[in-house]
Parts: sequence; structure tokens; C-alpha cells
Amino acid sequence: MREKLARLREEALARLGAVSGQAELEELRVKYLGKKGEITAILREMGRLPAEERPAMGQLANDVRAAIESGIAAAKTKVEAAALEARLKSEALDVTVPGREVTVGKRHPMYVALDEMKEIFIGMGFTVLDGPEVELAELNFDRLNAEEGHPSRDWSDTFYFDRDSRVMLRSQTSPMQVRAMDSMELPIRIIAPGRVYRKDEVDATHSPMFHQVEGMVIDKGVTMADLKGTLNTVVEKLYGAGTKTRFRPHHFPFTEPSCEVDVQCHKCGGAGCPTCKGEGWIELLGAGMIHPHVLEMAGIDPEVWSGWAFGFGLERTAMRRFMIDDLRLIFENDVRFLRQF
Ligand code: 2NL
Repeated sequence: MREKLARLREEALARLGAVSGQAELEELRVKYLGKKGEITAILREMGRLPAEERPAMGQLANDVRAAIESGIAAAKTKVEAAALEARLKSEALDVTVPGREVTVGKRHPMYVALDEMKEIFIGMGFTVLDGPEVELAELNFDRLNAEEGHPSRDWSDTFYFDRDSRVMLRSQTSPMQVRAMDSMELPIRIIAPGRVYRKDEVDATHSPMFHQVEGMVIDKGVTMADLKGTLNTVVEKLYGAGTKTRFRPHHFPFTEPSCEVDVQCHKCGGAGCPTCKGEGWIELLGAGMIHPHVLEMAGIDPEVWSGWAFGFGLERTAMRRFMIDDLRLIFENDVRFLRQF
């Protein structure tokens, strides 16, 4: 038995010294020290020894167990170090390799201008509305005083979906304002930005699809003075304090009286230059007091309520804001152009 223990110790330590991985190490632990392992088997045999030999043999068996245990601990340290080494090698990171460039997008300049405009109106208590681009001619035209036969309803100007000209791509965002008059509780203060469509040829100032920001206020005792004060404030916030405006009489079917609003040329300050075509002023928007008949058609009593409305061309506003001189640049989305803003 003494010999058996000595052999066991030798064999175990030799195998532990050559162990190659965690799984094999666990296998050896079970083989030698486990409940059904070889040390246990030898200890069981000790019952057959004469009583006087048992203490010495027990001592020896314990020594062998302790030796195997420390052999296992040493092998464990070795195997773990090797595993860590392998992991460090396989996960090595070369910090000198040049990084991959991340390209970050930007907001389109027109939407920068729109966000500024929304911010200004929201600050003055307006609500921003959204609505369909495919509209009923009834809301786009009839409800805005442009009856059957009005030149803007012509097939050469408007994208219709049907032969009897009932459904169309909206030519202005006013139908959203008509919906607002029909459904919202008075007083109302809203703006309606969005895409509009007209059959125009593409050139430096025209596109068959462009963007409008329309808006309206309806309340008791609202006058043209409120219109002027509000729009002057908006223009100063957009283009800087002290920016001058000019209100010219005009005609729209849906407002009476109507006006166009010009802003002092940013290039020459009003003296006249190529940018403003020698005028000193640049046209910015149309506006006016909402026609009493337009209010009536929405079931609003024009004897009690009054209101004003306006319509900006968003491209034109962005072009002036960012000094862009050709409308087509806004829609082509050439990154060399977009990167500049
Ligand atoms: C332009 C300027 C404008 C309006 C739009 C409007 C909407 C309703 C009632 C009355 Cl529901 N007016 N919008 C008013 C004045 C001008 O747009 O150049 N349009 C062709």
C-alpha cells in the first residue's frame, strides 16, 4: 500500500505537470480526489490493515492527498495564466490603426429656416398644424373664395387626380386652415407649414413642388394693426432687430384687404442692387384680413369675429436667410451644397 501511494503521487504529479487545459485539469481532480477517486479507494482498503499500521498509513495517505491538492492548485494557476495569455493575444487591439470616419448628417437649410419660423410662432402662442397633401378642390378652392372658373383652378396650373377636378394635390396649405376653422374652438392661432404643388416649369425661382408656411389668427377685435405688429416681429426675429418691412396693397380672393410684405434688401440695405433688382426691397409674403365670406362659409360670424392670415414661401425665406441664389440647389440635395450649412 505504501508503494501504491508512492506511485499514485508520482503519476498524479507528472500528469498535473503536463496538463493542457481546464477540462483536463477537472478530469484529473475527479480521478484522484473525487468521491470515487483513487485516494478514496485506497483509504477504503485501509480497514484491512492491522490496527498498528493504520495511523502511519493514514498519515501517508493524507500527505499524498495534500501533495496532489497543491499540484492541482499549481496546475490551475498555470492553465489560467495560459488562457489569459491566449485571450489577450486573440483580442489584441492595434491602437495605431487609423479610425473609420463617421459621416454625420445635417438638417437641410430649408428645415433649419422652418424650425426657426416654428419656434418664433410657437413663442407667440401659435399651434403648428399638419395635414394631407392630397386634397379636395372644395377645401383648396371653393372654401377660399376661388369659385368654379377661377384661373388658379385651371388644368394647366393644378395637378388633379380625376376628370371632374374634385381631388387634387393642394396648391397651398390653406385647406388645413379651413379644416381648423371648421373644427377648432375660437379663438384660434395656427400655422400650417407643408408641401404644395403647382404646374410650374423648373427654373431658378420656380419648382412644381415647394413649401409654404401659412398662418392665421381669428379672435374678437383683431385688426390689420395686429397683422402688421405680428409680422414685423417675426421678420425682425428671422432677419435681425431693426430689419425694415414695407406693406403694399395687393389682391387675394381669400383676404380683404390684402397686402404683400417686402423686407429691406440685406445686400444693399435699401439703396438698390442686383440682388433686389434695383428695388431696395425683396418680396417676402402675402397677407390680409380674412374675407368675411370665407369666415361665413366656416360658420363663423364676421360681425363677431375677425381675423388675419398670411402665406410665406419657405424656399424663398431660406434662400434669403442663407444667401442661396438658385432654388434648384435646395431640391438637388448635392452634399457639397448641403455641407455648407
Ligand atoms: C400668397 C400668400 C396667403 C393666405 C395666404 C389664407 C388662408 C385662409 C383664409 C385666408 Cl383659410 N387666407 N391664407 C392669406 C393671404 C396670403 O398667401 O402669396 N398666396 C398665393
